[in-house]
Parts: sequence; structure tokens; C-alpha cells
Amino acid sequence: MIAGDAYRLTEGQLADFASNGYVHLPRLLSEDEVADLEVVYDRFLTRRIEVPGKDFCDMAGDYGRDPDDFSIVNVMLPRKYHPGWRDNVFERRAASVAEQLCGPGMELDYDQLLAKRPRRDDAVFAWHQDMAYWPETPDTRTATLWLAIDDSTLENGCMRFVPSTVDEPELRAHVPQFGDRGASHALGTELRPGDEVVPVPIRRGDVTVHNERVMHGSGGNSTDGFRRAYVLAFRAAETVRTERALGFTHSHNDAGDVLDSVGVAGETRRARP
Ligand SMILES: O=C(O)CCC(=O)C(=O)O
Repeated sequence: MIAGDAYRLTEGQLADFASNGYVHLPRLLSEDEVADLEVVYDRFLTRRIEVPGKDFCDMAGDYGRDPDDFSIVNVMLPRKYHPGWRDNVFERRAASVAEQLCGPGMELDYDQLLAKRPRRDDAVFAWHQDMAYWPETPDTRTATLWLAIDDSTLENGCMRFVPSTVDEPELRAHVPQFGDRGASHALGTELRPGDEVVPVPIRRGDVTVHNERVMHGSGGNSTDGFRRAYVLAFRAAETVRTERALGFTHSHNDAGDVLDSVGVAGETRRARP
């Protein structure tokens, strides 16, 4: 239920997030609210808002790919490059969701746009756990809200989760997908026998919210339309401070040694209690 900037979660939704590592929240934004955001979103996609270097890249290929050929257009940190987006209705309502799911003291860590081009079988987002991309911090609490700008379907590559991974004692081993970390950003891991995959198709204006440990990914886009998503990740304020002190801002333009020191390549990491 929406009351101004707040979106009130039900007991069932809170329980789903706690046990499965993700939850689907219908109608976080109204059609008018999504339509307003979409105007700016499309200015990013058509590059009328300029995004420097590797913060405009392809999550299904290496940094050398021609932008007109990207399969999953990835815009990192859109609010940095378009300050007019700061404190928009999605940010405000998402903050209310993050606090209910993770407790007080959660802060926006980064934002991101992920748009799968039409008719791209290779617009596959590799299986991963978000923690594999980030530095280790004592408090790992995370609520990542994934807003559907288009109806997100089995055919255009909706989010898919593996809930059982939430309770695994170790992160799975992740490896770079398209060359090393200097060549591309994407990390991936493998499904194991017995993993139960749950696809979560959602409507425009709905969100899924996932935590830092649940394994997720998505398939290609076989439709004639884009699959556009707008992502906001909230983490504990202390964690965000620690990341920034390391020089880690979630920009793909962060110094190479900073990126090399996080994002595990073929190693496992212990779970935090
Ligand atoms: O948009 C997708 O398909 C994947 C997004 C994702 O992995 C994330 O937001 O953590």
C-alpha cells in the first residue's frame, strides 16, 4: 500500500524476503510516475545524456563492443550524470522499502539502468551473487530494488532467482565472463544440479527486491521490444562509507587496482554471519 513516499509491506512480503532473498512488490510506482522517469531513461539510452567511459557499457560483452551493438545496455550511476534525478519518487519510495526490509540506517549505494535490446538472444545476464562484485564489509545488509520500466516477461528476459543460495555457507566461485576485469565487468557463476530456478515476471511499475546473497540472472530477449529496468541498491551507511574509503564507488571507471581487489575471480568467500 502506498502512502505518499512510503510503500507499506505486508508481513508476508517481509517473510518472503527473509526466507527467499527476494520479494516481488506490485505497483511500487503508478503509470504516471513511471512515464515521467521513462523520459529521462530514454535520454540515457539514446546518449542525449552523456555518460563517460565504462559507465556506459554492455553487460553481455566486453568494453570494446560498438555501443550500437550492445545487447544489455548498462548505465552506471545515472543520478551522478543527471543530478535532476536525485531524490526522485523511485528513490524516495525505495528508501522506505529498504528500511522495512533491512532496518534503519540504510543508504542509497548506487543506481544503474539495464536495458536489453530487442531480439538479442545473447542479452543474458550471467548467474551471480551481488556480494561477489563488492568489497567485504562487516555489515552486508542490502536491498536492491529492480524497477520494471517495461513489463518484464519470460520472453524478454525477466529476473530469475535461486532462493536456496541465500543459506549457503559460502559464496559460489565467480569468474569474469568476457576476458579479465579490465576487458569487461560481468562476473558469473554456475547453476548446480538441484538448484531450483524461480523466474519472476513482473509488470511495468512493479519491483523485485533482492539481497546481497541470492543468486540471480536473466535470459535473452526474444521480443521486438526493449526490456528496460532501473535499479537502486541500498546498503548500510557504514558499508557505503567503507567502500568509498577504499575508492570503490560502483563506477566502472574506478581505478583498476580498486576493481581488481574486489570482485572474486575463481575464489570463494566465506559467508558472514
Ligand atoms: O537486469 C538483469 O537482468 C540483472 C540485474 C541484476 O543482476 C541486479 O540488479 O543485481
